[in-house]
Amino acid sequence: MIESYDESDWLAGGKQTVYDHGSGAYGEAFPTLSGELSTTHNTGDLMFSSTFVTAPAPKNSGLGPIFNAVSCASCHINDGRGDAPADGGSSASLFLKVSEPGQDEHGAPLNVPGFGSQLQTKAIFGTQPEATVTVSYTYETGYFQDGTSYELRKPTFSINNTYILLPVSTLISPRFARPVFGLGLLEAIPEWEILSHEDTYDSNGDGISGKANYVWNIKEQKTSIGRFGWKAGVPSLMQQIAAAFSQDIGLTNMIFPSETSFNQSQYDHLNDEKELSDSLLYATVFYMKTLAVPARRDVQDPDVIRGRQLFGSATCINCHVPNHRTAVNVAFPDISNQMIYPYSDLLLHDMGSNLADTRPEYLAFETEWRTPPLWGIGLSQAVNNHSYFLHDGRARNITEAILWHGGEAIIARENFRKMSAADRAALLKFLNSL
Ligand code: HEC
Ligand code: HEC
Ligand SMILES: [Ca+2]
Ligand SMILES: [Ca+2]
Ligand SMILES: [Ca+2]
Repeated sequence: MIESYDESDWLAGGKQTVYDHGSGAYGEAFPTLSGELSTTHNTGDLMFSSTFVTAPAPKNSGLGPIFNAVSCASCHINDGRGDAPADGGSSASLFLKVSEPGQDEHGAPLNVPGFGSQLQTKAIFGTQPEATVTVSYTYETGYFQDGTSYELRKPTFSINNTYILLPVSTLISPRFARPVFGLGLLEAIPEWEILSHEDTYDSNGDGISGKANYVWNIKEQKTSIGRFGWKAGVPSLMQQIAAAFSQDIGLTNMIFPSETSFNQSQYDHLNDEKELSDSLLYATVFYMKTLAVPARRDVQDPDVIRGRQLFGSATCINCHVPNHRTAVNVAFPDISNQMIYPYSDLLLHDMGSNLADTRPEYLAFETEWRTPPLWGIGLSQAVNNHSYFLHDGRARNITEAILWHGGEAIIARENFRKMSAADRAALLKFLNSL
């Protein structure tokens, strides 16, 4: 499945590539936007950074009753990752998805009675948060083949102060906020292109068996391929963002018309349908759709070029597929027919028991995660002042993220563990050029 990729991959987002490499690198608009489209993008940008408040209020009203944060931007800081969870503490940018064993008629995880599908750890005055969540770490030492030691930390999440008893059967999946740029381009990759990388039963025998998730599309009332979220459990930006307004902040909208506390003992029975207007929802979706991708740096550096070869020979490329071409889109030429370099196949892979959660999501098992795009990863430090990775933020840098790979990625991880210090440095230099 190793394929050749061309030399133009420094233009990570095709014609929607930008050259900001500072703290705003993830937050630039498509350079091709103008006129009315720019205005809509800016309206969405304002929604993304707005702080929502308790109803009734003249502006940005509808927060809660239960929520995880007061704005999109407080979790996706600078359109990037969240704040890293500290040992013994909690992180506002990380939440727990929860479910009961089993599936509904569309294959979705079952809501936990009284808690729904996500634990809200904050609440407005007069309402109790569903729970508090804290994380603690256990540390273990490992060794590269050359004898150099490394240390990995494994998180344990504790749920306390639940407002009613949390059923013991509750399944849990921790989720750390991810960067949100380039998503319109990912949404524009044709479905057949994603499916062409599937190998569910590993018929080519390389140990890798990516599979697509299929999830319920609420707006279209049909099953669609999943693209967003750590388990590819969400079919579209529209659904992801409507869910974020509803679950993360507490704003009812056209896709999720009921408060998340609906049917719970704390439900206030107020008729507060559609706290978010359709036009502001569309503007926020358009904003997410039209965030550009930062260009690569140092592409001519000999170590970077060597690191890129090592990325191929270590078989990273089998899942972190470098490039895709977006579909032709006559209605929205800005997104049409672009060669982009996200370094992901958007498919699910078994990553081994060490990375597993306990909550399946549609077709994604406990051990399975969507290959996250690696574009822009070298700018994490510049944008978010940290380099914490993986679905729960446990990796403190790229090296640790790679060393956690297991399951289908065990060969790739061992290839990395066996590399000389110089080769590891070259591979990291390549990743930091993305
Ligand atoms: C409490 C923190 C938090 C808030 C607030 C929040 N998000 Fe997120 N966001 C996350 C997490 C965690 C994920 C990963 C979710 C998953 O895996 O299901 C995510 C995922 C996303 C994704 C998909 C990214 C990808 O690569 O698949 C988008 C788009 C997104 N959020 C947009 C928004 C918007 C727009 C808002 C405001 C309406 C928002 N988020 C508010 C934490 C947050
Ligand atoms: C079998 C598919 C597969 C292979 C092979 C693979 N990865 Fe990954 N990679 C993933 C998945 C899935 C995750 C997300 C795991 C999680 O969050 O628990 C991931 C996460 C990462 C991350 C963290 C990204 C982030 O935003 O949190 C980095 C960095 C990374 N991989 C680099 C590599 C490198 C370098 C190699 C080769 C040595 C490699 N991967 C091989 C599937 C793969
Ligand atoms: Ca509300
Ligand atoms: Ca809940
Ligand atoms: Ca295979």
